[in-house]
Amino acid sequence: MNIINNKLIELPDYGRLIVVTDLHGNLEDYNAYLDLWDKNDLDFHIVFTGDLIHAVDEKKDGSIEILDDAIKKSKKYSNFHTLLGNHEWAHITSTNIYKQNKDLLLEFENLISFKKGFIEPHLTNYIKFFKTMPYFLKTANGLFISHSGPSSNVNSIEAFKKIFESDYSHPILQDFLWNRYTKVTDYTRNDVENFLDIVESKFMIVGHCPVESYKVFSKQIIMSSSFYTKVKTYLDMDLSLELNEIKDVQKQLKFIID
Ligand SMILES: [Mn+2]
Repeated sequence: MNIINNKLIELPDYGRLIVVTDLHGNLEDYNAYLDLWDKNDLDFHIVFTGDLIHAVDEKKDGSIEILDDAIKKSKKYSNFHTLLGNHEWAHITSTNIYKQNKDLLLEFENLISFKKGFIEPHLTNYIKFFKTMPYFLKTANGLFISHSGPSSNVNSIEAFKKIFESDYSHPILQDFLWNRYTKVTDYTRNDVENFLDIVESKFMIVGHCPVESYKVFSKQIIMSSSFYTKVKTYLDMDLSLELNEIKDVQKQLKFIID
């Protein structure tokens, strides 16, 4: 696609890829997924698609432990990837988000203070890490992976590339962090197909929107690897695999039942 930018990861047509969606502070699941990956095989990639942080059940919030480990792994392993989610984005942009009337930015600061004794310099360092997170991962065999999206406002490759020249407030970037397939005003099946044509990909994988296991929406799979679902679902794919129809992607999904 000729985007020279650290916000888009492009993987070749060899090796292996594991895709894991929203963890929301679930350290147990984070470690379980890491166990499936061989960090020493540089052609074997793992990508977490954002929302590593902000537990739903704050009694068991492993956000800090996950981040501390992810920061280390990002520096050490070129085959370890974490994409930006709307919950990390909220800290970068100081945008308040609430769940069940709880201010999640404040809860995160309290968690840092509880685990580390002080908020700073830890909060600053975590936000620095969030800013290194790529937005997208694209594979040579045709997958496009993001936290959420697509945006119905992308009608050309030029419009899409604007994201990479703008800051975190760009509305199209926000669509790729917040959009839900359940809201027809966010995007439609047609928007998915048009977007994939524009970025020359065949199929899309996102998390963000809670579903039981996974859901097929046109050429998109919405997947839940940890949060909300009973059947934890992830993708484990040989990067040389030829993908012709959405079923070829579906067949690469794997399931964990607690
Ligand atoms: Mn999300």
